[in-house]
Amino acid sequence: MKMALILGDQLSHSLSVFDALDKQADLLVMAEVDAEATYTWHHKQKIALIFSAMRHFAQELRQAGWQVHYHEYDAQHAQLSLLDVLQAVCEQYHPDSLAMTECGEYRLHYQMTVSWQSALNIPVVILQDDRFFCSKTQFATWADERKQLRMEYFYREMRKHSGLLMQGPEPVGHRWNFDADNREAYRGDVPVPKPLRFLRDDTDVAVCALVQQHFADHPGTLAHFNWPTTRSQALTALSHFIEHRLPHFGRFQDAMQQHDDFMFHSLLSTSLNCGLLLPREVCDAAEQAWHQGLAPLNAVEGFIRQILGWREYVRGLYWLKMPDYADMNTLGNTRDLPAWYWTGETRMNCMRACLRNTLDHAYAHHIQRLMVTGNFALLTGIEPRQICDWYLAVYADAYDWVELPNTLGMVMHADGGLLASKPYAASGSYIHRMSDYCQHCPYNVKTATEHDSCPFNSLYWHFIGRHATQFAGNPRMSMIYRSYQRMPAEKRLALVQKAESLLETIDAL
Ligand code: FAD
Ligand code: DLZ
Ligand code: SF4
Repeated sequence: MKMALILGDQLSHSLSVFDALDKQADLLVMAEVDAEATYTWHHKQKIALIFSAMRHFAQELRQAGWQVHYHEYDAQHAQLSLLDVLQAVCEQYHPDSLAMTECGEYRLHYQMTVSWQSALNIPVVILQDDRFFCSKTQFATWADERKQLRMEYFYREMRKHSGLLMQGPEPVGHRWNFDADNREAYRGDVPVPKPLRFLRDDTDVAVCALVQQHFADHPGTLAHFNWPTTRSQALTALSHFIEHRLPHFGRFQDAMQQHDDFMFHSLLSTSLNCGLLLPREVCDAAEQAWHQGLAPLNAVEGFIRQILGWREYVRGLYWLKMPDYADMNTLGNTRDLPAWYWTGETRMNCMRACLRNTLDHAYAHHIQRLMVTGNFALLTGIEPRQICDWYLAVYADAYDWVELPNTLGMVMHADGGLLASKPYAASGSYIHRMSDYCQHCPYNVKTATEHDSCPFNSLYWHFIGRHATQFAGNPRMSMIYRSYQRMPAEKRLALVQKAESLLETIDAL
C-alpha cells in the first residue's frame, strides 16, 4: 500500500499524485498541523480558509471513493509537524512508500527532499505539479537563454505556448499588451458590483471557532471571513467575476477607493493558490468572455497577463533563484518595520485604509500592496526580510513562492533589478492621482517640507538622493535624476531634513 500526502494548497482533484495511486488500495493523508499553521504569523482568515477547504476537500475525496486519513488540528498535541503525522500513519498502516506532488515552498521542499525518506524509512516519490502553465525546467531553459529575465518576454512565450488570445502566431488585436489602456482613476461613472457573499456551513463555522480559540493572537479578524472554501464556491466566484467585474477590470485595475476594498478585482488568488481553481480554467473563462463580446480585450488581456504572465513568472524565478534569493538585500536596508503595519494605526490615510483592508479581509489588491504599503517600505528602507515576513503573514493568498518575488523583487528592488528594471518608487502624487485617499488625509499631498506635508513626498526624494549611485545611470530613471539635479541645493537640503525627521519618528507617523 502507498500513502500519499495532500497539502493544504494542493486541493485540486486533478493533482498529479492521484495518477500514481490506486483508489482501492492506497491511502491519502491530510493533516492540520501546528508547524504549517505557525511557521509564519498567518492572518486568522488564512488558517480558517486552509483548514476549512482541506476538510471540504477530504469529504469530496471520500465521496469519490478514496480512503482518507485526516488529522484534525488537535490542541492537546500542538507542535505537530507533517512529518510527525506521517510517522504515526506509518506505524498504524505500514505503507511501502510515500507519494506526493511537489510542494510550493522551498522551506518544506527542503525538509521533504533532505530528511523525510530516512525519517520514514520508505521511498519518497515526488511528482511534478502540472497545475501551472510552465514547469520549473521549462522556465530554467527560458532563463538560460537570456541575459535579462523580463516578464513581458516570458509572457509572450507563454501566450504562444498556451494559445491564449492568439490568432495563429500573432496576438489577437495585434498587440501583446494593452496596459496603456489600463491606468484610469475611478470617478464613480461605473458602479462597483457588490462582492458575492458565501453561506457558511457547519465546517466553516467549526473551523472559524477553532481558529478564534487557538490562534487568537494571530493578526486580523474573522468577522468578515468570506473566502470560497469549496470548489463549487470557487467556481461561483469565477462566474461572478467574469460576468460582473471583468468588463471593467482593465480600466480600473490600478484605481483605489477609500470605501471600496475590492474594486473590480477578481478575488480569485486564494482559490487559485490553494488549488480550488486551476489557472488554465480561469484564463479560458476570461478568453471565452471576450469571444462572446462580454468583456473588452484590454480587460481580458490585462487579466490573463496577471495569471499567465506574472503568476507563472514569479514562480519560475522563485524556483530558479532559491534559496539565495530570500537573503538578497542589494539596497542594504536595515530599518525595522514600524509596529503600526500590524495594527493599521497611522495617520497616513492611504496606509491606514490599505492596512484596514488587510486586517479585515486578509486582502488588498495589487496596487494597494505595491504602491501604498510596499512603496512606503521601499522609500523608508525597511529591511527586506521584515517586510517579506509581513506580506507572507497578512494575506490569505500568501505562499512564499508568490509572495517573495513580489515583495523582495518587485516592491523592495532587493534582488538588484532581476525582476523589475526600475524600482516602483512614487511620491504622494501617484497615490493622489489613482485614489481618493488624500481627500480624507490630515497630511497635505501638495507639499513636501511643511509640518503637515505628505510623508511620501520628501521620502521619495530622499530615496532618489540616497540611491543615486544605483539608479542615476538607469535610462528609465534619467528624467527623475535630471529633475533632482536641477533642484536648487536649498530645496534638496530641506527635503532631506524633512525626510530624516520623518524617519526618526516613523513609529508615530
Ligand atoms: P486580480 O487583480 O484579480 O488578478 C488576477 C490574478 O492574477 C490573481 O488572482 C493572481 O492569481 C494573479 N496575479 C496578479 N498579480 C500577480 C502578481 N504580481 N504575482 C502573481 N500573481 C499575480 N499574489 C498572491 O497570489 N500571493 C501573494 O502572496 C502575493 N503577494 C504579493 C505581495 C506584494 C508586495 C505584491 C505587490 C503583490 C503580491 N501578490 C501576491 C500579487 C497580487 O497583488 C495578488 O495576486 C492580487 O492582489 C490578488 O487579488 P485578486 O485575486 O483580486 O487579483
Ligand atoms: C498554509 C497552510 C496552513 C495554514 N496549514 C496547513 C496545514 O495544517 N496542513 C497542510 O498540509 N498545509 C497547510 N498550509 C499549506 C502549507 O503551508 C503549504 O502546502 C506549504 O507551505 C507548501 O506550499
Ligand atoms: Fe497618503 Fe500622502 Fe495622500 Fe495622505 S496625503 S493619503 S499620506 S499620499
